[in-house]
Amino acid sequence: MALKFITAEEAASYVHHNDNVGFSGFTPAGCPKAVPVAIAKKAREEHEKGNPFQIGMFTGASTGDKLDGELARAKAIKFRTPYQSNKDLRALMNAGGTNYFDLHLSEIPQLLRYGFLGKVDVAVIEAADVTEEGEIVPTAGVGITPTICRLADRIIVELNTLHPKSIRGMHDIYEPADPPYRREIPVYTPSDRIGMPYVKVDPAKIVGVVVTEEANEGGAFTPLDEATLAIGKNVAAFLVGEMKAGRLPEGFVPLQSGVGNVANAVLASMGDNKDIPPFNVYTEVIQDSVIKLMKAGRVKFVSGCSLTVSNEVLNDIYSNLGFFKDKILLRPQEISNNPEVARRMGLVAINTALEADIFGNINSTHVSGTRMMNGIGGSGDFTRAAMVSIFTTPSTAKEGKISAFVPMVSHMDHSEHSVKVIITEHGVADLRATSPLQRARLIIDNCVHPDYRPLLNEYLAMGIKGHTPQNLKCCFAFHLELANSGDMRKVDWNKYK
Ligand code: 0RQ
Repeated sequence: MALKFITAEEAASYVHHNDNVGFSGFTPAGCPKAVPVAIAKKAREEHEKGNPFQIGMFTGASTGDKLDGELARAKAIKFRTPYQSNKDLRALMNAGGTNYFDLHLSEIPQLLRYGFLGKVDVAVIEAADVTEEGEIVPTAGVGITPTICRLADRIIVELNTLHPKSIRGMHDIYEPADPPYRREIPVYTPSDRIGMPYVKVDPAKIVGVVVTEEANEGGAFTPLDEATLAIGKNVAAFLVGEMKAGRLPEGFVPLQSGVGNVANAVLASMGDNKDIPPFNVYTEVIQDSVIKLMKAGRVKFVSGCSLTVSNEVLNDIYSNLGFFKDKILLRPQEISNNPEVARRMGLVAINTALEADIFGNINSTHVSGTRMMNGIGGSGDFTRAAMVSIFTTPSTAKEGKISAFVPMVSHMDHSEHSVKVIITEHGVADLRATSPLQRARLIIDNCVHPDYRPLLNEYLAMGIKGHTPQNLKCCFAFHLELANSGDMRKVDWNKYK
């Protein structure tokens, strides 16, 4: 069936008010760019005419500004799931301007198939190649592409010529059967291939192909500061200790690492630490540091959902496909983040906390318990299932006015039952086989910033009884003080008791 080439504006005419639209990609990697801008333009035009125009949005994870930013600014989002990191969308969500629901990333495809999230009317897919037979080769990120392509009535392909057709073979596309027919997902090591190198769709559903040439909207990393570097070194030293103690196999286990500056620094430190043998990575987001370590022979193989790398690094990969193609595999997030696979492979999972409490519970998402930051992302997929789940965080934020450690988290994403180790620039709290009180002492002594240790010790010394010694009158004093004076260091327990 001949492909129909159309403009982005023509593509937007296939998207109607109240449609639910699924977008390809994972982080800005692999996300469409021209069609979302055209949908936002259409929304503004409809709004000017006094007509309603909003769409429901399913994505893999965060996207680029041309997707989340444009549609948020056009007030064109009826609902949005899952993870996001766009400042305008975040502001809209926190002002109640759209309905956002935060889900574990591995779960979205099956929740869509089960019909729990509503219908998928349209799928907008960025592709490196598309054929008349309906073979779509994704670009630098896969996300929920196979599932939305299968469920959608209409598929719009954004053929981005910056991604060479020769990346065909870098993807492994597989969708598990749904209950009660599901079998195990046969990924036993990160390099196992179980699916197809392209997404196969019914070509009759492809309503048009928009040809583009637009680079990914990659965010630059801030230079590593002292705290970030120290966190990286502490993680590497902890893992070497685990190997020496015989709790991690000598050949090491695959590593999962979250997104952001801290995660990038942790990986760099692990690469630098020669006591750690060359290792495999089984993760969702592949960042610059992994590619650098691969070139240095420190990372042997990486399986992920997206190449969330700078455009410079992406060009390097594309120019050296001979070297990289058998060392990188991109999978749908249902597989890259699958808890069954993570539990079987025994990952070391390293994710970043926004806030932790002294008893080991983690808040990854809500600033002061109310304002959404980004979302849980894949952190829950990996944390619960990993062999060793580590959370890292700088001990303070905002020039020391915020302690990353509080008596009780203001929102909980990962409970004490899943969190094995917490690491800051000050040290490591190994929480395995400890009671709540033991955990509190380890966290205060090893991880908390010295400015906050006396306050948290005083909290523990209040003589509260019970298995988890919380004082329900004082447990949010740090947050209340931040709201009142702007500085958690000013907490006076007598004001709250
Ligand atoms: O603010 O941006 O104004 O400077 O939060 O903090 O230290 O730069 O750390 O970029 O690694 O992000 C948890 C948000 C950390 C991220 C989070 C402020 C701080 C700064 C960012 P500024 P840093 P990072 C993979 C796995 C959840 C999902 C996850 C995240 C900004 O890692 O979204 O792990 N994780 N997914 O000043 C108020 C606090 C704060 C605070 C830090 N307690 N209160 N503000 N900040 N702590 C992702 C995917 O699945 C795709």
